[in-house]
Amino acid sequence: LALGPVVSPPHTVEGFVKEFLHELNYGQGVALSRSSVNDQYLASARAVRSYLMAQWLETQRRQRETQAKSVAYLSAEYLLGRQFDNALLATGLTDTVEKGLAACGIDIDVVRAQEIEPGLGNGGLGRLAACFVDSLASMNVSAIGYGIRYEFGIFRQTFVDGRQVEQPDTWLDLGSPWEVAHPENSVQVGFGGRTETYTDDDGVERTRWIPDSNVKGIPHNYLVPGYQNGRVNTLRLWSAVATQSFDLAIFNSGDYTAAVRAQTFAENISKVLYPEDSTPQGRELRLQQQYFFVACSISDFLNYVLPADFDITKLPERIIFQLNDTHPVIAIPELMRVLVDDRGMAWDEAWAITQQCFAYTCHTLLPEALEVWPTELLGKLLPRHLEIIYRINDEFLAEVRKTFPGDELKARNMSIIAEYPERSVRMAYLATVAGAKVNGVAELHSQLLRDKVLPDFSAMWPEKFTNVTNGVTPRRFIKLANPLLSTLITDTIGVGWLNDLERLRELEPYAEDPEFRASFREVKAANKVRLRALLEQRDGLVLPEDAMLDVMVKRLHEYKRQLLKVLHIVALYDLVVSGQAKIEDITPRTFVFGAKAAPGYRMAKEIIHLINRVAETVNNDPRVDGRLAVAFPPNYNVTLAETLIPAADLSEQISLAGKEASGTGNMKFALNGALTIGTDDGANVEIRQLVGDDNFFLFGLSEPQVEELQAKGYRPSAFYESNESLRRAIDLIASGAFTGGDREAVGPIVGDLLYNDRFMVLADYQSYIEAQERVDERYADPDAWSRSAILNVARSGFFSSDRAMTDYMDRIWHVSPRR
Ligand code: 26Q
Repeated sequence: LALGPVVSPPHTVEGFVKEFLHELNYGQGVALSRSSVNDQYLASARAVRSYLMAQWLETQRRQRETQAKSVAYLSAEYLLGRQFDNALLATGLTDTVEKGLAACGIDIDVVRAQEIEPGLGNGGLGRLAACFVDSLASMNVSAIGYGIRYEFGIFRQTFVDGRQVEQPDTWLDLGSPWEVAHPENSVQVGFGGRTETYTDDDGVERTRWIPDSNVKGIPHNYLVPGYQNGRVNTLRLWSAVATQSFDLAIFNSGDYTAAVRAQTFAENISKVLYPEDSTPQGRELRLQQQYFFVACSISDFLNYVLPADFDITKLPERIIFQLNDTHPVIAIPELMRVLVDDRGMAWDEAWAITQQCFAYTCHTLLPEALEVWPTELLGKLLPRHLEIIYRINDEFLAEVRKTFPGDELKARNMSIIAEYPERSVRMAYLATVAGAKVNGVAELHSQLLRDKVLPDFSAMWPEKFTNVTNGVTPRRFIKLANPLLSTLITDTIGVGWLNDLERLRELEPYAEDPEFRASFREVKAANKVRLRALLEQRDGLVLPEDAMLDVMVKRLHEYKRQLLKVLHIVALYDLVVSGQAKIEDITPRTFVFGAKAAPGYRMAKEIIHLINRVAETVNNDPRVDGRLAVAFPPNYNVTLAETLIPAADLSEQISLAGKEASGTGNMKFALNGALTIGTDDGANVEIRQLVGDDNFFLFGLSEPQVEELQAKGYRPSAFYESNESLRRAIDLIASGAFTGGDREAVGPIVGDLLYNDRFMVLADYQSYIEAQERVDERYADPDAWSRSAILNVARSGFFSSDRAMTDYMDRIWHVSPRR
């Protein structure tokens, strides 16, 4: 018997085929000749996973040996995207598997297409978490991601008569080959009940929590491979099931239906991802989800990951918990509870430890997106945690009063507990008080966070605040998404750039090289062909050929201003149909939208409907002659992004200044050679600084100008009245021209634009139109356009999530890569 170290299956075509057929025959229980595509996908995935598993075991072994300080990323969302290609890239098995499958008569592309992406996130924040775990593994950092294994991820979007209809995302239905469940490592989590004080054996007064129900968390491991470096980290997602003991107690009392209800209570917790991303409702189930996954994660780390004899007072030397927004902030009182109540540590010592173990990342500026939990709800669900929060707050306010003597208003403003409109816990304040560091996600955002959202805290603890500008993983968003560009880059500057993205700078001189420009244009053209084919096959959408591809993909939100894009399209359409412009003078453009609206967000859904109506009208008007076209493929997700972004010419990043914390799509577009039309917002500011003003189409009010206009009183109707093009566009929409004469269908949108316009669409309209004219001019000169596009690629290496991880390591975690 071979009892030595784990050996990976041989990295050969024969080795893979053997592994694949084994999985197919003995895993799926089917002969190759009778296997379905799904069988083939599951068996290929399992075969590839076995290569990763060998490396995972070795990574685990090394970690036990070195006991290196680890990062635990706590995130309610991970928007992973498909796993198959990423695993192939990481292991270097792409060609091997392609050949092996071909030898079995199977087309790897058919197998690829079978995978349903795990959509366990809403948008930017969830995708950022996925990029970060990729970078940590690729940089050989000891890290673990913790989150929730939602049974239903982000809903599948369909359109019925142009209106969004949500369908459940049944991503687990056909099997999930990438996860390994470990029911034997399950964790118990309590809910509800009461607290009591008692005197322990040493005569010390203590508190304990007696929950009235328990839920079991089962860990599901996902393997997070580094890029061809042999490391495989863990992403541990929790699913909730009923506990045996709890069921039995009720069963024995003879109340069968109550027992079934208890089971449902437990299993509901990890059932579904909340599809809201900016105006969250304070729902009890959401708080249950949050507590469930952080309690599981802390228990897992302390009891399973750390060695049994670990000296808990040394915890800060071994772990830093990074809080992805406020969603996991309940982890702070949970760690305090574990240290003080379960492990008998003195409060002050536990607090000193806790303050070193957490850091908090804020992802928003919108006041309505800041989480607050009514104390009544929190106290009912987590009575001990509420007591702990009160004590943290009491001690914190004592410190505030010392720092700002006599300033009672300060104490009230900074209190973790808000009194109005109802008594509630401000989660961002709790995170700021307890965290060793607080960071925003782009320079401008971090500045506004300090100055506008948490000014008193930044006055009290200036050194606590820092910035880490977001990044994206070049493995998925360049190498996998854009293989042609990747090959061109490697042919030009050699290998090694994919984990050292600043090396893209070496492309700069080639912006002046006509031959390179031509190759670059060929890549873009081929990517457009690939996109056309996908959209035709996926959605039956037929895009015109040879048009500028103008893309706006992101969650639907008023602050992101999809409506500004609609006004631009309508204005162009109006120029054509009213005869103000000759159709030959219009630059052929295809506008592509991708956007999901939160199911309860009325205005967002109205905007989706309007976009679909405008698309229908413009696309079917013979006067436009296909020179303007609008495509709105439903169900924009990571998989679609990977084909769409590499094909784009123009990237729309048009939020009102001061509202988009960072944006990350903006970075993906720039890295794939699209030019940005954008406001001075979020990371756009840094993109523009890096790529240069000449290679970025800036428009719109700056954040201080927004403030100024707000202060002096913004009247959108004044812009409507004084701008003819804007007036005509709005009037055309209001007339029902796009809704078959139905004016009521567009009433809410038009009314809001004219009389409210919270996000100043009308104020920025003229500037936007002028910027779009500059876009047309540049596009008319293919060499000038390519030059700018190449410089965007060459100068965007900063936006690698590897760089973001380096910043977190240096400024926040004090962790370094291994070796
Ligand atoms: C909270 C409580 C209850 C229900 C839902 C939520 C919730 C869920 C998701 C609140 C917010 C989110 C997601 C926020 C988000 O995606 N923010 C984006 O984060 C990106 C990564 O930092 C930034 O680039 C974007 O600018 C920011 O909008």
